[in-house]
Amino acid sequence: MLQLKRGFNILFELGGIKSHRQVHELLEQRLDAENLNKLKRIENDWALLKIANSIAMTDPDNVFVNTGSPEDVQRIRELSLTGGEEQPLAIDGHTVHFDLPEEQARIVDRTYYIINEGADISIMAKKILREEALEYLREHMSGIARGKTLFVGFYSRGPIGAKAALPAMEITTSAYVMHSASILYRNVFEQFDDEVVRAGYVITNLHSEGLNRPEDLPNARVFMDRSWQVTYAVNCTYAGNTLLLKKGNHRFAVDLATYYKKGSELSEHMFITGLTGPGGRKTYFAGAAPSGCGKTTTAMVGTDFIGDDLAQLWIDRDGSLRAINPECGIFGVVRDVNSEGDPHLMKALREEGEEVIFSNLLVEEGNVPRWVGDGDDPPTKGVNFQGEWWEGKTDENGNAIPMSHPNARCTLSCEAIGNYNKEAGEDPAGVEIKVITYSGRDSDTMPPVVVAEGPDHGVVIGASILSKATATEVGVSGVRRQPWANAPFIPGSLAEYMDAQFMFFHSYRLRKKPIMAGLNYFLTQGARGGEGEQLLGEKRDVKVWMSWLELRAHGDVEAIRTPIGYIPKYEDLRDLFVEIDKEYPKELYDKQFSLYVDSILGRIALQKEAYRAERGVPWRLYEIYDEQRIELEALKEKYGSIVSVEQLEAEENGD
Ligand code: SPV
Ligand code: MN
Repeated sequence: MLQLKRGFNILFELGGIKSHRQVHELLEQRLDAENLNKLKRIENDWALLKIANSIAMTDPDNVFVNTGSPEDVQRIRELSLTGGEEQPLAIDGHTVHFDLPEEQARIVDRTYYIINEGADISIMAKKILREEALEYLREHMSGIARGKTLFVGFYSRGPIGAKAALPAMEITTSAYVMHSASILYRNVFEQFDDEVVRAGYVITNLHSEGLNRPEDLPNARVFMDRSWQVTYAVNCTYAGNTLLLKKGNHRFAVDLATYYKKGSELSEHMFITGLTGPGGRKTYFAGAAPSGCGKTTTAMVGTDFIGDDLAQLWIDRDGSLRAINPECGIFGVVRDVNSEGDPHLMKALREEGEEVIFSNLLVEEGNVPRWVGDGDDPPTKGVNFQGEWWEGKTDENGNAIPMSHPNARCTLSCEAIGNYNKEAGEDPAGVEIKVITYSGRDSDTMPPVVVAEGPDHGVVIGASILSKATATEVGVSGVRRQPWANAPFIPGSLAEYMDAQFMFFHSYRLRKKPIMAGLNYFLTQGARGGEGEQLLGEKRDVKVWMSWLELRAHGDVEAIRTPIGYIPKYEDLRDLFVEIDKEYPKELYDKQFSLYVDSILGRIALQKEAYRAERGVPWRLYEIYDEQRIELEALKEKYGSIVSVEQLEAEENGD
């Protein structure tokens, strides 16, 4: 459930500004002439009330209104350098930012939804009562901006005017956070008032790093007030915790899609990318993957890159599925980004001409940024997220400290990336999505690609994503369920979210249905009769799986039916591998596409059991799991626990 504007607004309580007159008095008192003059452009009372209360609550020495003009953005860059939040690197326009060693990722253990008494939220999330959050913020955030400048920026999460775009403000004491926002989001200062009226919502994000000391990190918090669409981030600096335009506001967008736009919009943790197919046609994909599972890489494989992290989807009047990227830049993991696997991205990161903020990697002599897997000979010393680093350096427990943190990132504009299709990416009409993919990090069960029988089965693939824990969240390990790769960002119940998924993809209004597929690049030799953790495939194979899906979406290739969906035929894949100059032995195909029935059955049982802990899960999920289980058991009975593709074909032909 979501109840907007329920309970008191903490920002207004702590700011104490309630009336139009008070707003204007405060702004005149606290802003210098230049910034006051800039802010005159904003007339929306609701937005001004939030800005005024943020100022009153945090009590900065100065306020800087970021209009998005080249001068304003340049000033922010400079302030980030002079304030020590970023340092220059060898290439002009490239900088590095370090977060404290203990805050290298999202602080999931200190991230809460602010809730009203009696409200329920996802069982996967933490919650704090409104009263308690008020007291916490009173103690830790009131007056936090004293001695600092408070930056105020106006953004749109999506191309201006797009149906699913939402306006949002970022209010922060960090020049680095404002700098990042100016790269990752569209500044809409000039159109802000109109956008607030059009969208009917305006999101507010308030952040301060405080004193940025390790001893304050236990008191760091990320609070999200769903009812008032306000986020608070305190005592932290990692962009995933502080630039809440990203995942903080994505959560609010998920809320709106689930409760207020049910059956007509979705907010997903998905890349968007296009692939050129036969005859030059362009086919767009939207694909979900948990954090740190190759989402950026997959997006970059496309010929027409649009976005690498988030997608807002809706059903258009012509019955098609459309998508926009709420962002216009990437905050991507740099580990293993190299010229071989990611030529477009690597060019922007290694050559002159683009603006890049690197974070938490190693700076080598000569101010060159280096990271694990960058393709060059590894450095032996430098300065990284833990200070001076040398080869073999260990932490207090004797563990080797990697050269760069596994969650080290790069922030850059989509426009810096060679295959970005700006025209499509900036089109408020979005792109038409014909392929939806779901992937995890699955070492032993699912084949590299499998296409769902229909929309409901597609939803079940999304509901069943699993992955190994990655470095994107502090202190998390083991194998985890990752429903739609979006679970960390689903505020309400998973059951209600799932219901909205069934309703959306099943909708009679969605006449041009996309195909929906599971992808898995992480099958290991060890799981298929060989030894060890080495992968069966390699990064560049992604192109083949996507090209096959492109053909399948247009009905240009046949596929083999299995209980879990449709798989490719060997000959079609072999031909596509030729296009990437690679041989594709039938033996490898057999390893990748034979069904390992016991593991699949184990997965189904695990998912069913986990979903039973949720109330109100749609029956359709269990129905599909049961159908699959029954068919798989019959196969096992007949062929044993490894079923070959030939046997699957024989079944299909009724032999
Ligand atoms: C992710 O972790 O999924 C990211 C980076 O995209 S963060 O901003 O931390 O969410
Ligand atoms: Mn992400």
